[in-house]
Amino acid sequence: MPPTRSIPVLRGMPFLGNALQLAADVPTDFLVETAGEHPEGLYRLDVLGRRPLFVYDPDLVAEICDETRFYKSVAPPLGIVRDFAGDGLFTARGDEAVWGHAHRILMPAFGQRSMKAYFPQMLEVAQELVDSWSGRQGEDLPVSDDMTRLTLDTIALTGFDYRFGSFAAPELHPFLQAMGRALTEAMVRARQPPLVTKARKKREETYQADIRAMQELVDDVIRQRRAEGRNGGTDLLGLMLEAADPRTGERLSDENIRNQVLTFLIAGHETTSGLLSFALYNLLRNPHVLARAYAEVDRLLPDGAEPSYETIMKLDVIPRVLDETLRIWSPIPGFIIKPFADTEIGGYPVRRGQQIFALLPALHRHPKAWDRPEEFDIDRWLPENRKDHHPGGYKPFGNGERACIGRQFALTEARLALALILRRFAISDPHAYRMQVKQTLTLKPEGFTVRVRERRPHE
Ligand code: MNH
Repeated sequence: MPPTRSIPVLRGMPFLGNALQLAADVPTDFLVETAGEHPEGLYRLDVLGRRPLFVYDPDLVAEICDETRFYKSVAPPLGIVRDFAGDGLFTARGDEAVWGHAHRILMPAFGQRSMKAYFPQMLEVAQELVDSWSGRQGEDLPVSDDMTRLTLDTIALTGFDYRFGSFAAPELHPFLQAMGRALTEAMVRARQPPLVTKARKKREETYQADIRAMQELVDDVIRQRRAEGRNGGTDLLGLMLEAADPRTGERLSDENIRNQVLTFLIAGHETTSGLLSFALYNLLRNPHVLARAYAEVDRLLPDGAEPSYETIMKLDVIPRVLDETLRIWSPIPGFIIKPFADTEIGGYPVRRGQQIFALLPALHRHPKAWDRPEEFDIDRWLPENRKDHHPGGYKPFGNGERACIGRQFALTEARLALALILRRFAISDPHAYRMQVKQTLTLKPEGFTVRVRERRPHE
């Protein structure tokens, strides 16, 4: 049957199209608002002559997740992140053989068994977070910054045996500042004409300097490993330096390893930091859930006992808090795919190569997939309820073979951090924070602070 329906198109200004609306600090807000005005479940924008398609109806999302018809696209803003992440896993194109080599070499490092191996180092960093908070009781603690310290130090220590020492420093590490600016610039460049990008000389200089600064840190990480006289090991860096693709025998080039290390330093912390920050926000907004989480840690982690990997895997309330947080406040606003050939979705025509953006905040609150979508309800994630979920209604980790490789890593790290925080502290939010999202490609609550006090004297 030929496609019969026509896709709603948002009209904008001549030439610029909707570029100005997207130029807001939080472009996702505009996209989600526009979704609210288009119950069809999809619309197209006009951005400087490009016509990106945004899709959030769960039936349509289920359809575009068919990997025989659609593939991940490294279009802007991801195409711009490629300036610094190169052919690392996140920004490699599907037609680059190096994606397969690296994927097969690194997959074993992200299985359950590896999570168990990383656990002592994850625990060490999480312990630094709670120790740091213990010394700052009664102060306003900057949630996103401290979660960033936690997640950056964790991926660097577990993946590369490298210590940022973020909890010892009052300012965030210069790597993070360079990264934050570069990611924000990627977002800006995605919606401005290349001529404008060219004309903004000062910004270009800053951008290049930030990229160099990040690469220098990566080179330092690799140099340090080689100076120790050991190339191998079972962490990410060890595998990349030593292992070969089990299918082809191919090894990774030095250039590619550099891109992978940078990719993991960025992808491996930014989103998990957002997840943990949004999770604390949700707990404070939902005191009955917070009470259940306290009860759980009191039962499974009696005071003084060192939490083990097995104990963390027994948690039930905390993982459901994370699942529901990833629904309501997904740190990644979406992912981009393209069809291999002219096709249609739900009767709407889409051409070969048409950029399609799965808009997660609108999908994750779509009434076709979720009852009471605005309500934070962790019981949606009980086993007996999961089976009723819409197959296209929840995609916080992307889709298919290009889905997040670090999912178990993120969830293990986040479970542990929340468990240690709640075991030790009563958390409160005396300023009654109102959600203010900051977008640097990914989303985080800006200016969110909490206060803590020890729940009982700590030995
Ligand atoms: Mn992660 C891909 C979300 C944590 C490393 N990640 C993706 C994608 C999403 C995503 C969505 C797919 C993007 C796309 O299709 O263009 N990731 C998350 C979220 C969290 C997260 C919501 C935390 C919560 N990711 C992590 C962690 C690591 C990591 C932790 C590493 C330790 N992610 C990756 C890599 C990719 C990826 C690498 C690219 C995978 C590939 O294409 O092969």
